[in-house]
Formats: sequence, C-alpha cells, structure tokens
Amino acid sequence: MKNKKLLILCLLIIVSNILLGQNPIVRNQFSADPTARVFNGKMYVFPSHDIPTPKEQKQLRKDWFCMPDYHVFSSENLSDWTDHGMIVNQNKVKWVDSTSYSMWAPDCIERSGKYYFYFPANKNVPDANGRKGFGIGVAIADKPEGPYVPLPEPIKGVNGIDPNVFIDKDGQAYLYWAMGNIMVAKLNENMTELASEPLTIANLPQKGLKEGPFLFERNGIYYLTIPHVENKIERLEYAIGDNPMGPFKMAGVVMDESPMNCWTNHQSFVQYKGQWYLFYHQDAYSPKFDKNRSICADSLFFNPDGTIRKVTPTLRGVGLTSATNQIEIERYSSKSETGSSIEFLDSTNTFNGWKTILNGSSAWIQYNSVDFGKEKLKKVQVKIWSETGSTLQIRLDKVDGPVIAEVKVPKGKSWNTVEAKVSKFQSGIHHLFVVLKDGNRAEIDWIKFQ
Ligand code: FUB
Repeated sequence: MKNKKLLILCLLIIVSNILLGQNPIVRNQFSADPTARVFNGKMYVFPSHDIPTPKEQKQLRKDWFCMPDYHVFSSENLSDWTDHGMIVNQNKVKWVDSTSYSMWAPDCIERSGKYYFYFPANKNVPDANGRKGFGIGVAIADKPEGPYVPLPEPIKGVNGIDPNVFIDKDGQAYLYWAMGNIMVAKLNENMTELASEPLTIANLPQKGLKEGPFLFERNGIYYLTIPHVENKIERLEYAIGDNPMGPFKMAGVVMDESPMNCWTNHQSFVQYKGQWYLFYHQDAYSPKFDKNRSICADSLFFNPDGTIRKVTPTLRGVGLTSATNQIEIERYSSKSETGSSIEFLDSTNTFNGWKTILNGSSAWIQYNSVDFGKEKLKKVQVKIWSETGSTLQIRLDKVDGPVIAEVKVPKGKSWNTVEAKVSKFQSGIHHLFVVLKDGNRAEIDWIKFQ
C-alpha cells in the first residue's frame, strides 16, 4: 500500500515537471530572457525567473523586476519541456546581495565537457573601484542540468547585465554584456576571466535603450542581436559583421514591438535538427504587469543573402502536438474573423490557461501540426461547455476539409468532457480545424484523441 502511494506521488511529481509545448513554453511559472542552447543533441533553455514581488520584501519596488533564481528546461521535441528545477539562487552566491532579487538575463555555454552558466546580479560589496551595482558571475557544472557551483567572486573588470558568451571556430571565447552600451571582451581559456580590455561596440543606435546582446555566427556572418527601444518599447534588432568584435553594421529588425505591449524583449537564436529558432519573451500570463514575463519560441528563416526574415510571434509556437495529448486549441494558428475569441479560464489564476469561445454560424479555429501517428484513433474527447447545446465538427487540413468527427454537445451549466466517434481516421500530421456547425455558442478548453 505504502509503495503504491509512493509510486503515485512520484508519478505526480514527474508529471508536474513536464510542460507541454506551444507559446508560452513554460506554463506554470513566469520565465523571461531565454537563452536556448543545444547540448548533447537536446535543446536546453536557460531563462531568468520573474516572480510577483513578495509583500514582506519592503525594500523592493512593487513595479519592477523581482528575480530570485534560475531554472533550466529541456526538450527533445520542442513540444514537451522538462523543468529540471532551480540551478542558481540569490541566497547561494557569495557575492550577490540576497535581498536584491536581481538575477537578470543569463547565458550558458559548454567548453571541454564543462557547462559555464553566466548570470548578472547586484553585488553585496563594492569592487576595488568602489562600485556596487551589477556584476556578472559564473557557475560551473558537469551536466547542463547541473548541479552548478557558483564561483565566490564575479568576473573582474565587468560591470553590467545580460551576459552572452560566444566561442568562435578558432576556440577563442568572447563575453558580451550591456551597460548602456554593448560591451565585448575576450575570455581566457578558463572562461571565468577577461583576456582583453572591454571594448564598446560601435555603430549601434545611439538613441534609445540597448541591452541583451546575443551573438551567433552563420556561414561566416557574425550576427550581433539586441533589444533596442527605437520607439516606445523594445524590439529585436540585429547588426552584422565579419568578426566577433566587429565592426558591425545595423541590418534590420527581427521582431517588432510586442503586440501585448510588453516593454522588454530578449532573444536567443539556435539551430536544432536543421531548423533555426528564435526564443524571446512576452507577458502572456500577466497582460497587466509586464515585469512578469513568459518565454516563447518561433521558427526563424534567413534570406539567401544572409539577412534575417522578420518573425511574427505566434501562439502555436513550434513542435508537433500529439493527437493523444490535450490539444489547447486556443494556442491557434488561425481563426475565423468573426465568432471566435480567446479568454483566460480564470483571470485570478492565469496559469490555468485559456479557453476558445466559438459563437455564431461562421466560427472556427485552426491548430496546426497535430501528429495523429499510425495507430487508428477511435474517439475524440472535448472539454466543453455550451449553455445552448451545440455541434462541433472536427475537420482536417482545411476549414472545409474532411470531417473526421462530429461532437454533439448537450446543454449544460458547467464544463463537461464530451466524447464522439472518429469516423474517418487519417494517420500522420494534419492541421486541425474545429468548426461550430450549428451557429450556437460553445466554450472549449481542450481536445484529445484516443
Ligand atoms: O529581465 C530583466 C531585464 O529585462 C533583462 O536583463 C533585460 O534584457 C530585459 O529583458
């Protein structure tokens, strides 16, 4: 009996650490400033961690970032993400002011089998020049998931935020960071000390805040990417050069200002299994307070001349969704112009997610890239609520594509899980369309096939 209980508890713990894909990627806590890296053939994301300001921390501004620690997440398929838990915490780093909640944008890189995690935070003692402010520390691990051991001192000669490390083909490592301007210096082989004087990168916009450098190389072009306030809030811009230290030339915008009006954005670029991805953040779970953010990912494409095609943020995100998982169709790829809308299930606890509302004769919603596998799926389940009663059609690939199931939803005053037969199973990957057949009103939480 005891063993059975223990097994159930372990299963619950495992399940609660698994987060299903779509945007935002992390769906049970706030996360920001994502640095995505591929280590040992697997995608890892190192974000920072926003929390609502604890009431008892009277020294903190209530309208500002509150960031106590870091977690690391990983995924093989970019749909199912595992939270490996906290890796660095403000209370466990000797040089960090543990009352400052200032663990801002981090980075992580591998060298000779060791993982170096770089993070900014407020120092608890002034440096040799009497400066307190932000320092940049390093924590080292044998595995990407940790455990990470923080060094007792921050990197000497660096004051600033948003560290980013790049190792060039010749093995030389560079540290980039922000301090009003974007700075760069070479790193020593040990990855923890500067090997050159910091330089200010020239030719970047002079007006408007710049921060969050992320440098990557593709086909001999070095891309220096930054969030920059050109107008009112940050957008993602990039410059290109033929050397990691520049000179760089501004080349364009990767992502426009947030449609959700999130003041910050923060980016990383990574190639995984042949496809490039942009990781960034928005404030999906906290639309009224943009210092509680959530990380997202979308596919990224280059033009033949190496310039970057602008990325429009999506809700659908990346990765396939298995038809046998709960498909959160409100992370839609497209929807009807009229009669379809999305709302929080519970606006007092936004992490419960969203629902789709279909209302009227031309209402539909589309969710792309659902993997139906090879084995025949016989049933569809829908978590739904329809005060009037309604009929849904599940169609594939086009809004007027083949109907694979018709779901009759009885009148109800609360959520119900309604089942229907899959009449025409089609194997493989398909775009899913949920169409309201009878023009009534229905609220849908998720759809799942069995
Ligand atoms: O997350 C705190 C700060 O906001 C980061 O360090 C910046 O890049 C911006 O995203």
